[in-house]
Amino acid sequence: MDLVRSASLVPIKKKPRLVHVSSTLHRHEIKFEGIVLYLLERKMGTSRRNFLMELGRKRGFRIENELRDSVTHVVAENNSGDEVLEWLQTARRIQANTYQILDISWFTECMGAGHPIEIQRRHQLQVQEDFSAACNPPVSSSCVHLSPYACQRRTPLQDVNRIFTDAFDILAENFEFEINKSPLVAFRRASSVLKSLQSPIMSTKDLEGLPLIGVEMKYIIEEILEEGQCCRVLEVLNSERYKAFKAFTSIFGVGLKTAEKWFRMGLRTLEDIKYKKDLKLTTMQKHGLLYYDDIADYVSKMEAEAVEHLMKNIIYKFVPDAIVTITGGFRRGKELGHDVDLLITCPRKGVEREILHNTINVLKNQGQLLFYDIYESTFDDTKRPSRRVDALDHYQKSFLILKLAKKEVKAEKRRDDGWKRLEDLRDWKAVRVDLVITPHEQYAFALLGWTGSPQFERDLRRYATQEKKMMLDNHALFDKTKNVFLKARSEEDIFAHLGLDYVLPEERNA
Ligand code: DCT
Ligand code: MG
Repeated sequence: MDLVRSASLVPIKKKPRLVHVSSTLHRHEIKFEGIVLYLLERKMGTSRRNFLMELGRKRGFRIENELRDSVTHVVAENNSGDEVLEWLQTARRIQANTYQILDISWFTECMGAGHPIEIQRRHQLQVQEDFSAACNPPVSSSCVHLSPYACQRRTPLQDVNRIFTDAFDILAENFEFEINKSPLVAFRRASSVLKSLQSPIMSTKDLEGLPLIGVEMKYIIEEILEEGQCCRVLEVLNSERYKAFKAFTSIFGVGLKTAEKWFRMGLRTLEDIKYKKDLKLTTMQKHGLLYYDDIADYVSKMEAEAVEHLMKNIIYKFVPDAIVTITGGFRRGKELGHDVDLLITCPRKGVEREILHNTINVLKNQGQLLFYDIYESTFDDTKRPSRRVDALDHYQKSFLILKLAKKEVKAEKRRDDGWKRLEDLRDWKAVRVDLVITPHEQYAFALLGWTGSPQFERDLRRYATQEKKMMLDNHALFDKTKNVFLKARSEEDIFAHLGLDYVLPEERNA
C-alpha cells in the first residue's frame, strides 16, 4: 500500500471554499489550496494541538478538526510512522491511502517559512517496508566522528530525535531540581549530542561511535525504541517534587532555592502559592504571579519583533546610532520563546550608559511597563573571565514585564467561553523582556554569550578552558599561555581565536 506520496508537494486542486472557520469561530483566509492538514492529537495533547491548529490557520493553512477524506497531510508528534499507521487503521481511515505521514518538524518549519515547504525525507515518518516505498534513509554513518563539544557540532533547530532528547531533558531537569550535578551534566550533554544528529535513531546500533552516550543512556534509548516510552521519565513526570518544582520555577523570579524552600514548607501547586497568606514574595515574584498566564504562554516571533521595533523606536530617539539586536532563541531561528532577549550597544564609547534609564523612563511614561528591575554594571576590567561555565555576566541590565499592545483585537475570539471574555477585550499581553547593555568593545562576547543555547555556551567555555588554556565569558577571552586578553569585533573573531570553525546562530541549538 503506498501510504506516502512522492516527496514533492501535492498537486494544486481548485477548491471553492476560501475561508476556514476554526474551532474558536475565528475566520482565516486559506492561502494554500490543495493541502489539507490533520494534526494527530495522540501524544501531542489537546491544548498543544489546538494551539498549533490555530497557528496554522492564521498562517493560511487549511487544517481539519476531523480526519476527513479531503485530508492530504497527517502531522504527528512523538509518534513513529507505524504508530500513526496503526492509529489510522483503527480509525478505519486507511482506505484514504494518499496521506503524507509527517513529523511535526515539517509543520513547524512551514510555520517558520509562512508557507508550505517542500517535504524532505527527514520529515516523513517511517512506516514498515511493506507499507512504504519511500521510507526515510537509514541513519547516516556520518555521526560517528562527532565532537564531545557542542561548539564543534552543528545543531539545527530541527531535532529528529526529540522522542529521546525530550526524555533526557526531563531527566536532566529532574537532576537539576534534585541538585544532583553529575548526572545533570551527563544527561544534558547526551541530549545535546543527539540533537546534532541528522537522522533519527532507529536502533541501538546507530549509537555506535557517538560520544557521551553512556550505558544508562543506551538503556533508556533501547526502552523507548521498544516501548515507545521510558518508565523512569514517566515516574519523574508523576513525581511530586518534579511537578512542584516545575510549577514553582515557571514563576518569573523563582529559582531553585525558593522552589526548594516552598517544597519543604509542604507547598505543591501554583494555587498553594497564590493562596498562602503569610508567604513572603519578592516584588518580581508577585508580578510573576500576577501576569502568570501571559508569561507562561509562549512569545511568538512576531511579538518578539514587535518588542524589538518598539525598543528601537524609543532608543533611536536619544541615541540614533545605537545597535539593538534580538538574541537568545529567536536569533537561533526559534519561532517561540519564553522571553525576548535584547542586546544594546553604541559604537561611541560610554554613550551606551545613558540608554537603559532613559528607555525605562519612556516606557514608564507611555504606561507600558508592568514591572522592571535594574541591575547596574559590576564589570571589573582588571579581572580575568570567570572559570564557571554558568557564571552570570556583569552587564547593566533590566528584567522587565512589558505591556505589549496586541496588533489586532480579536474580540470575537473564544466568545463561546464566558470565562475568557474579559481577557479577550484586553488589547495587550504581558511579555517578559531582558535588556542588556554592553560597551561596544565587549559587544561580540555579549552577542555570542546571549545567543545561546545555554548548552552551546557551556561547551564553548569548557572547550576554551580544556582545549585551549583560555578563559571565555560574556565579556572577554583571556589567553593564559600568552597572558593577554584577545580582542574581538565579531563572533567570527572569537571562533577564530579559539581555533574553531564558525557556527551560525541557527546551528547553535545544542
Ligand atoms: N544567558 C546568559 N546570562 C544570563 C541569562 C542568559 O548568558 N543571565 C544566555 C544563555 C542563553 C541566552 O542568554 C538566552 O537565555 P534564555 O532566554 O534563558 O534562553 P533562550 O535560548 O532564549 O530560550 P527561550 O527561547 O526559552 O527564551
Ligand atoms: Mg530567551
